[in-house]
Amino acid sequence: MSEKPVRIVLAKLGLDDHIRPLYVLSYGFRDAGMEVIYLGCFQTPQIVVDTAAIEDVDAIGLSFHTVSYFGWIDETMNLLKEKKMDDRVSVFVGGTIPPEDKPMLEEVGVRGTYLPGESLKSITDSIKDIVSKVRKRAGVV
Ligand code: B12
Repeated sequence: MSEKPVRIVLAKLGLDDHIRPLYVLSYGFRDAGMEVIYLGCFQTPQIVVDTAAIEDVDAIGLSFHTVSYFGWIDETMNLLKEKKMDDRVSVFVGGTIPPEDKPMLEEVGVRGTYLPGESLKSITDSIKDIVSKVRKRAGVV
């Protein structure tokens, strides 16, 4: 039996309105067989995490093209932990993130960071692979 599609909430937090990457990613995710809950720009961690709970998603995808991204990620991870969703909901981030920040993101629980130039195929393959492992670990079929 084939696995059920990966469900992902896709958003940008704060005042960053580089919306084009969100369009590119949402079509790319759809074409790779994933289900996208598209929130767009100007969201808050609370809205994103509440949507993730209501929509029963596997993942949250956050795109950043500003320097002030870390606080948003930290707040999102804390909310997920508070709601005890962090074991089964994976957070993936991408955009203009300095490569040297990757270890810091992993430390707070981000499961995948994707930088400019990475192909949609390698991004979606990686997300599907990680979600599949997390589902198995969390006992989700
Ligand atoms: C187009 C663009 C704009 C357009 C936006 C159009 C639109 N409607 O989206 C306009 C002209 C409006 C604009 C405005 C600004 N911009 Co601008 N912009 C860009 C530019 C040239 C391309 C961004 C883009 O669309 N890339 C195409 C997408 C598909 O590629 P990508 O973002 O790299 O995403 C890939 C990966 O990173 C990954 N990914 C990205 N997000 C996510 C999320 C998830 C979940 C996953 C899995 C993967 C993933 O997947 C993608 C596929 O490989 C970049 C420079 C650059 N080369 O990146 C600057 C850039 C992002 N902009 C920048 C700046 C500074 C601004 C302004 C502040 C300029 C100003 N002074 O007004 C404003 C900000 C406006 C705002 N409020 O947000 C800076 C940001 C610097 C920083 N990190 O802080 C950049 C990096 C330019 C630079 N070198 O200085 N911008």
